Amino acid sequence: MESKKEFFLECYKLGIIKFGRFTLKSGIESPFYVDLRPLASDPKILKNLANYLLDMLPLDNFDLICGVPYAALPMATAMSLESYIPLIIKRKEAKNYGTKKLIEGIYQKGQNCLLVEDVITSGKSLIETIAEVEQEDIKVADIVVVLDREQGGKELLESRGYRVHTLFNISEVCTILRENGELTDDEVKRIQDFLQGNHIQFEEKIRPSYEQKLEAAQHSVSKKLLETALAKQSNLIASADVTTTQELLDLAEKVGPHIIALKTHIDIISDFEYEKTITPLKALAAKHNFLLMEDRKFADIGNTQELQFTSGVFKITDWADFVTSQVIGGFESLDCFKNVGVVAIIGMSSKGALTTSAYREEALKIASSHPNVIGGVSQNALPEEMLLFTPGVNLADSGDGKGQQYNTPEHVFKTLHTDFIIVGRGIYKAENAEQAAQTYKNEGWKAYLNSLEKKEVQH
Ligand code: BMP
Repeated sequence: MESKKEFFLECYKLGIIKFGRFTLKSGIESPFYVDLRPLASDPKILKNLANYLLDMLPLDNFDLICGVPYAALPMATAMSLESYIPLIIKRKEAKNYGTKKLIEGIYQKGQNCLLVEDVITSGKSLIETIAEVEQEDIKVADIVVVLDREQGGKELLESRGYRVHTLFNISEVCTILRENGELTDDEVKRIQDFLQGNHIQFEEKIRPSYEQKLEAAQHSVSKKLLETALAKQSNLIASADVTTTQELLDLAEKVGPHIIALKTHIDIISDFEYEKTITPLKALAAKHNFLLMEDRKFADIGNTQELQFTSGVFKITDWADFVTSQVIGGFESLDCFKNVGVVAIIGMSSKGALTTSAYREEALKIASSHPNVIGGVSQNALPEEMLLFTPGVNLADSGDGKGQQYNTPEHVFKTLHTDFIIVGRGIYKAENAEQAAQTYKNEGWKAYLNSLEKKEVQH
């Protein structure tokens, strides 16, 4: 292959960069305009480009290649043909019929995918694409970009832990073109001035600490949870999805010292008796200083929910410190939960859940304005004033074959700013539940502390 400079000049001849005055999508006037789509129309150049990009990368790391639609699709395809790394295709929008898939092609959960992008500016569209790819349980650690406009996108992605490999950046392109007599000194100066004034400044958003959340907390249950988290240095809620009283009490005894709350599905206990089940459970909660969270997911009109909450054999109102509830019955359906905190179900962790962004937006309007609500269950970030409870956490698995989708503690603290992780099978199915609880407690706390650290970003 020719030198990188010669290769760039070949590409340039296809009209991929124009100089002058251009109004960008954002309304900003730019002295240059980049469009790399013409590269795909020259097969030799496209093939060479694929090899230049592949040469920069640790190819053994990747199971899959994916191009950000549309401009990078032919580039990713050419890279796949040259490297034999399988291609997957990300749709711009999910189909609303058939499989409703956002990612097409053959892949397995947990595989590592190289993302290919033509031009990086602010990095925002890449962040969105990465989130969608990761939603399918495909891992992204590396991104390869043909041209960096040097406006902050690379730094944004690097600050979030991604490796960004760029073939060209606009400064070196200007130098090559100046040397070749394609640009005058004045034009180069105008481009440099533009880049200086248009470097997107960003701050990594730092999550509030538990101390800050405690200071702002209004509800007594929020305060108790946060105080317990700080006292035990734990953000772990163990989900006790066991089916007998004995198993429930055994688990509570073992994991009690490491958790801030025990989450129950009390209606799956086959030998439930208030005195035999709840009385000793309450004693264990007091002994080990944890709260009781009943994951009832109420989903009815207010009057029925009130009866389900206060009556029947379970008498949830008598013992639960906080409960989960859907908000599908509307604002007033939550009024009945007077003596407990309510955790609203905003988004679910299972594949294909109907908690779309439109649903979540409406659910949040109800949840964030109701005084009984202390927070929400979600796989997305919530407003800071709400506590975020995130289930679907497991260190060993990425799913359970029944629709459940798992993330690691590190991921949910870093990307969602979660407050509390909920772990079920990762603990109660472990050979040694106590040890597993301790591991999740340590991992959760470490991930929380990491998410508090301010990352230094170079501008
Ligand atoms: P596990 O870690 O074994 O997958 O258990 C997760 C627990 O969290 C289950 O009790 C489940 O009912 C609950 N849960 C969930 O997994 N996803 C949600 O979106 C909401 C939940 O309450």
